[in-house]
Amino acid sequence: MIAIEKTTEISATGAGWDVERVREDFPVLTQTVNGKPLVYLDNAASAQVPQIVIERGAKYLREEHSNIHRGVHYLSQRATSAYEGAREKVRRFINAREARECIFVRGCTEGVNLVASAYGRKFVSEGDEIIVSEMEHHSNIVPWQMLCEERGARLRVLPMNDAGELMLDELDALLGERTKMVAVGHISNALGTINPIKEIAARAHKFGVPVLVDGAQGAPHLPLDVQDLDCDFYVISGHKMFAPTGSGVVYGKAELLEKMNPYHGGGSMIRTVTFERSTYADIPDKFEAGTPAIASQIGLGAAIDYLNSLDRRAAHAHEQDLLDYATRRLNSIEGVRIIGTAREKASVLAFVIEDVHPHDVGTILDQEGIAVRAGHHCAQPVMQHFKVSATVRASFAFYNTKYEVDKLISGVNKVVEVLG
Ligand code: C6P
Repeated sequence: MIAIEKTTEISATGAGWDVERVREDFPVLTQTVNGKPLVYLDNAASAQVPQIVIERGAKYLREEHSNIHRGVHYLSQRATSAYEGAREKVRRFINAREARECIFVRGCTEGVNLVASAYGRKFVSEGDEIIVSEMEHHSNIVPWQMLCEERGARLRVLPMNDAGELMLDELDALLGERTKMVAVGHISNALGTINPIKEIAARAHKFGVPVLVDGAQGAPHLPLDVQDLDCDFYVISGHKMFAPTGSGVVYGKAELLEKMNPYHGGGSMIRTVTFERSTYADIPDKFEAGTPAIASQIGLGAAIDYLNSLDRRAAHAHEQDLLDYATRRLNSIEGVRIIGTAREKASVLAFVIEDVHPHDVGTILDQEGIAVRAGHHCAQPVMQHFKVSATVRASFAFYNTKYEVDKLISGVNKVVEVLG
């Protein structure tokens, strides 16, 4: 049983999850790589796309393709209604109060940049402070660092322990009158740690500080309720939750979004334009300049429909079973060290093998048809904490199987035999 705060409690019994049935939804999984059946364990980088989502994107391109919000003609109205329909699906998926609180962006990177820029240019000035955690992805560090440089503000870091858990007691000492934002990931892509967002938000709010959650890895794995989490911003990448690349969302509380500066200037985000000055549209349009990734966002809506059609508790329990099984088996291989041993973890398993470079592990596993990621995972401070240059990372989705974990373990054993 894992308890991920009140509203995200999920019972962990993998029973009843028909993984073979679910795999049929994902055409990409049936192929062979280097003459071996593909074992796709790089879901934290990009999850695969089910046929029903592929078909929805194709239908848009085949029957509805046109620009949105501009045309009075039939096709434009159909495209607009599909695009806005996707926004409403996002709203329900994360339980936002209103659809206008959901801004479409290309992904998490653009989402964090949007908030850092649009919130930061309005509210952050010299001497102010932004808190990020030590386990953040670069996407939730660099935009804040750029903002700090521009405004003369200071980046502060909430540390983690050697299990890869945030040291929450340090947060109270970091928070203060100068703090303008706490920006923290829901699930670490490099460690798998699930962070206690509700508690972080409660602590930050005592100081009147808003909280941005990088939900790139949270949205695919956890049921979401932004109202219950009480975060101020929640950022999502569609391609990590079974949707096409180019889709994503920034959720923001309306009262904050309304006060923020626009991000990009251009068409669709204005109310009036003269050479003297422009006035801006209401949210969400204020933040959606230019023609958006219409097909991708409609695809995100279809991916949400797909996720809603599954038993997500059973899916999550299945992922946890895979994580536990793989952790046990990896731990029994001499020379293997798991990086990230938090008590609350999602299905991300990072490790190093003594005296073997992670890229060599990745290459040998690829020869066996197994896709993992090797590198710093855009989280160099995490590597610095654990004094490694890189790790191998296997990340599981609900369509992975125990048989695939066995393949991974045989592959690792082979690496140890040959190079260890
Ligand atoms: N992590 C990984 O392999 P984009 O690239 O904008 O969709 O998402 C950026 C991002 C932000 N936050 C977290 C926690 C992430 O995991 C990612 C993307 C990929 O782990 C690519 S580096």
